Amino acid sequence: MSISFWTELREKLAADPQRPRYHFLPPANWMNDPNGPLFWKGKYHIFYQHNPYAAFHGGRTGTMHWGHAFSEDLVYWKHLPVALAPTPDGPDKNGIYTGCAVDNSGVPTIIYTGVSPEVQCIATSNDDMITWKKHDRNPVIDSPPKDLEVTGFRDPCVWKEKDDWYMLIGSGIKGIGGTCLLYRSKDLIAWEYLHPLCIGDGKNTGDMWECPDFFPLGNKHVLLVSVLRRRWNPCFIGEYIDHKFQPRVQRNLDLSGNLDIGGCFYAAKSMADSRGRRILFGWILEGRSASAQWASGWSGVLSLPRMLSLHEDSTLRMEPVTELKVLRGKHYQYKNLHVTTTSSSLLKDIQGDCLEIIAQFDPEDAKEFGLKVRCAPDGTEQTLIFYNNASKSLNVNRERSSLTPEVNQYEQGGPFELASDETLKLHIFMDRSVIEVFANDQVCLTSRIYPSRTNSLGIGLFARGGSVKLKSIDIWEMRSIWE
Ligand code: DQQ
Repeated sequence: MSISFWTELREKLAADPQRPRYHFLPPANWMNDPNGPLFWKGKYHIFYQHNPYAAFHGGRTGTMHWGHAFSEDLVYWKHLPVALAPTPDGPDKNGIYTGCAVDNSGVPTIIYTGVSPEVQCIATSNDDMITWKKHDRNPVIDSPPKDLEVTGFRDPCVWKEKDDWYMLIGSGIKGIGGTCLLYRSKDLIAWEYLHPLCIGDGKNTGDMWECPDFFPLGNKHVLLVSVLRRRWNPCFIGEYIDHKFQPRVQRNLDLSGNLDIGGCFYAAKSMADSRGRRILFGWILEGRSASAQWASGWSGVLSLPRMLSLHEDSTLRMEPVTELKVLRGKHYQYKNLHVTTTSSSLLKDIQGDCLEIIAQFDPEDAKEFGLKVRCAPDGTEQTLIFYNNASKSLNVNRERSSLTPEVNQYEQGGPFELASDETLKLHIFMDRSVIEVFANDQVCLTSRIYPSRTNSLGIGLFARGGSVKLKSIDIWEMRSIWE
């Protein structure tokens, strides 16, 4: 591809009103799963599934690479060269699939899945992660355990306990359910299979668990997996004893606890940083057609970094990292507004497609209440972010989000129940086509919208079937991370 091709593409991306401005995304073309987040020498490194040549995944045709970037503050990112590309005739010739990165006594080491067949490979760097060398003995694991009939064998997650390395490989046992297979090694090269860490019930949590992430949090352990069929992210919290995991079901979330109830967030991976924080990233999927993605020259966004913690009742809490506050620009604030069925209206003077909003509601008797965003002055485009007090759910209604026909319009959301005296804090990040909502730091809902009108920028409040008190709303215009 010629230099003018790339120059034209860059100009097109810079002018695209749907392309987020403060979420990380590749310079161009395709990204999906975050891979191998690692805090290394004071910097946050993130890798990601990347097709650097076009805005599509490409399946097992050799398109999948590992893109790479780093940040000093989790806000501003710098792109680095593509870390891993398929080797023709190698065990990863059909793609470098998801994996992790670890610090092996000062040697950064990537463990990833090569396809096809699905095998596990490693690569190391001796120049602070700029270039990577694949190991001569790849694949280090060339097949699933012989006595198991598995639904898949991919996406290694590796950690160290005393002198031994442990690895989970995403899998499923045919006819039973999703699982993660546990291995052990002294050197990251020779691996011994131990047993499944735990096995899910296929009916409830799917027959294949992709992209496992396993880590201690508070006095428990957390297992995150991804279930492709439903773009769903079960999160299990429980005890890790004798290399077996006993998950407990989590309160207040869908089934085993869905990390994000929007259906646009997938393949989450986390890292521990030097402050002892556990920071999570996910892939934010598109909500527009494959041909629209291809034509635009980009697809896929990284979620904002979410800090995880364990509440005293052993449920998960998720908050945007505080570092994001540096992006706040002009501030607006309103207090004590009473919103009724008839008083619903737009907040005067506030407009935007890159905003952070913190709204605190006292529910009163409204059946549904929340915010309208990206509203056209005549209402022909608008998106509703709301709590439904009858179904006890948090939702995004996209029926009128866009006049463009080739974007998703179905409603998104899931269970979220406020206690009778509980207030609702909606912490919303709008970044052009991305919406990320944190509700009471307990539930996240990520959505995609593609308003077509340049004046679909209004913000409003609404209530149905009763009234709600808005205790306060704070809105900030957000800066770009690339300028
Ligand atoms: N994406 C990767 C796989 C993983 C899937 C390939 C999840 O390794 O299982 O791009 O989105």
